[in-house]
Amino acid sequence: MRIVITYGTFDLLHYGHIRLLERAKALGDYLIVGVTSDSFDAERGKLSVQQSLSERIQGVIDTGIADKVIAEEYEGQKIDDIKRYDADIFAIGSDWKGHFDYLREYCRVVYLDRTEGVSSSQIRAKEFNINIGIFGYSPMVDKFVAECNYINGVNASGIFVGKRFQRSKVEKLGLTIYPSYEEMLDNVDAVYVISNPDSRYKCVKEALERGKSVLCESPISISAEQTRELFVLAKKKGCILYEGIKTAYATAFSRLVVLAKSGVVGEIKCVEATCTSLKTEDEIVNDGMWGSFDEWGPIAMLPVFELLGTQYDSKEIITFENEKLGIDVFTKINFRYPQALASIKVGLGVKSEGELIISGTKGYIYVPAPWWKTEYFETRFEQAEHNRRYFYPLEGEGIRYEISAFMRAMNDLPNFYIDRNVSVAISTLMEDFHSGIDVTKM
Ligand code: C2G
Repeated sequence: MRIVITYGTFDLLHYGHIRLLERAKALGDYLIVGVTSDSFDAERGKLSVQQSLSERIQGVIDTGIADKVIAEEYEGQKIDDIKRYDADIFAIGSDWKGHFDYLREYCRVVYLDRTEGVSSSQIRAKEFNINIGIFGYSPMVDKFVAECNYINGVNASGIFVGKRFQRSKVEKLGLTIYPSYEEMLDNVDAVYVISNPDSRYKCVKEALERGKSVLCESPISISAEQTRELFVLAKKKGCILYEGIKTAYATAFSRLVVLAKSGVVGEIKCVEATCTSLKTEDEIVNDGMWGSFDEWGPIAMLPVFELLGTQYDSKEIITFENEKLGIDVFTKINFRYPQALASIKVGLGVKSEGELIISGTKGYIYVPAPWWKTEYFETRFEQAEHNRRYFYPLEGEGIRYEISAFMRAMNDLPNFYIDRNVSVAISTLMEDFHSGIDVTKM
């Protein structure tokens, strides 16, 4: 029996895919089809896939052409599969010509002509188009607008920046500048909120009440009660409410969390995260007068809460203030958990090494600076020969993954990259910080 194997994403299965499967099957007697998993697609930069892995597998099964359907989960799996199933022929579309010649060592490699004139991207663009309106401005908006261009079906279409804002700052973006938030809401499908933290609750609420999904920079609000309320409202309205901590959507970070929780470095006893970016007083004023904790706190808290949970016994916040500006320029928080410790350091007026260290009873995980743009981390042990390095590509500083996850959630079932309890815990800490609870000012 001659075994043929082929791979693909098979998103929104179309005529081109079916023809490929038929011709692959005709090369032998038994056809195995490997369907790429979501995380593997994300790793190789294919972000706009619309159907879930199970839907795509079902699509291939429904063609009745494949004899066996498997999931492709990792780099190098093709070699393993060819050996495991003793495949005679590896077949793939001609758009991959030359790319898989290295498999010739294991079996015959056949490139089949691609069917012209049909593609998943075309179908996606036709079926799905979301217009996103932006509320507020910070330099991050420039990146956000640029990153939307990389994702099929997403269009940053308009912005509202408030009445007192200088329009000239946002004119270069080429978006419609709306005179009021209400008018923008009437003309978009979803909103990206990046206004000042204390105004977010109101704008998120207004958008959700009008049935618009929201991607909101972190924190969603500066009150735990309000954040909880917004999640309940989103659910009631059938809308998505995502918190925009881009690190949370990066493949490397989610792998790191799973790995750490699986006990690879033993029991986690300490998490230390540092995030700083030195700014002049003028830059702080120009960027909207955010303090260190507003700017960096949520990102720094993310690994602490994801790894140790949100139920800490006590915390101590120590902060250095710039009295002239009335904001914190450096803040350190120590958390005490029943069985572990954590600390975060954030700064705009103090520079430090932006690393993340997760200490365990068997070893530690080290993520070098800037850890929040995680592409690479290491597990390190007493016996250095056991150390391992992990690499994952990060496109567009992670914003691309965030927007793409948000878009997929709007189109399908949401995957909560950030646990809602973590979002609430972040808001709680913002609230405590701003009302001086457990805070020592230096
Ligand atoms: N295909 C085709 N004609 C089209 C579109 C796709 O012949 N008009 C072929 C592709 O060449 C591929 C298969 O259908 O062999 C699946 O296509 P995709 O779903 O786009 O998957 P792809 O990203 O090409 O994945 O590691 C290799 C990948 O797994 C292949």
